[in-house]
Amino acid sequence: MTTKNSLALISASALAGGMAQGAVVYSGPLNLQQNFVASPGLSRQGVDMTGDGINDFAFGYEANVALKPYVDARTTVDAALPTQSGIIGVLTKANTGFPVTSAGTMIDSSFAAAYPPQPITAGRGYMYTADGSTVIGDWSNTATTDAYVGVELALSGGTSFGWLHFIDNPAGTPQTLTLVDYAYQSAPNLGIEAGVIPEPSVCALTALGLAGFLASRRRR
Ligand SMILES: [Ca+2]
Repeated sequence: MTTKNSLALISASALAGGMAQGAVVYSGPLNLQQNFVASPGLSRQGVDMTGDGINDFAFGYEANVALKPYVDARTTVDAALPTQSGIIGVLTKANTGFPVTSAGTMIDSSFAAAYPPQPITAGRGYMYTADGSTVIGDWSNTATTDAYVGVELALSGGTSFGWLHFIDNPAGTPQTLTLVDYAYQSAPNLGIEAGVIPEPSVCALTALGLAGFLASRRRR
């Protein structure tokens, strides 16, 4: 049902605005797996979300600590990663921990009000960690969690909303954090439902339908 809703939105906007509004940019299946590696060694990788050749966030394990799976949108993470764009903010609880956001959750201004974006130039969030006596993040530190991270993107037109899909497996050997895929709205202020991906054949089907219609007209 959610897919149909998505299709309807895209189709309506395609008809009304030539895809100028409401288009969802989808990564396609990625399944980028980051293994936890005990020191020495890096346990994180950068991701270019917008396709401009500049990383927009990194994910992995902070300071090679297995209890700190994280997503980092800071402009500089460490010398081993290329400079990041600083255009995304991760949406977290006040203590920088991620809620467990399930498929179907609407990521929009209300979600961002509940889980404010970490400052774009300083932001990172944690699936879980126990820093001192404070538990941060709602993801399990013993069982696999398949869930989403809400993000804001400061695109040229304004603030856009998006999601990152992760599977965290803290019980594996090695322990892994996998970026399954991601998506974001190309136009500002529109919500996006976690896990709902655009149907790539919508435009093609529309074009095929039109071509078929014209062909049937010509055959008459
Ligand atoms: Ca980028």
